[in-house]
Amino acid sequence: MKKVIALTSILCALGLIAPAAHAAKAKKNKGGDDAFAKYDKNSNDVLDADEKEAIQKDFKAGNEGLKKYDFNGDGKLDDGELAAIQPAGKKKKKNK
Ligand SMILES: [Ca+2]
Ligand SMILES: [Ca+2]
Repeated sequence: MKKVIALTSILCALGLIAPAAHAAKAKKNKGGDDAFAKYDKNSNDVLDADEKEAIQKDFKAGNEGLKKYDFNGDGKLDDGELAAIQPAGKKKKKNK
């Protein structure tokens, strides 16, 4: 019976950890949405060239909200990093 108790404990622990991890991820996505909504000026759910330029401009000006997207820390936002600002769910729309 000890095995059953141990298994139950593990399941309980996973149950506690999983929602926390999910919440952290959701929080990160929310930040992306905020930045995306701000820069998607024409609201077509895609970052257009001029909108990316606006992001680059604000990034260079020291926008705190954009610094977190410079994942490799080279002081620039490349296409992959810009793509991270665009919500994953909305990217699919572009491929339609
Ligand atoms: Ca747009
Ligand atoms: Ca970078």
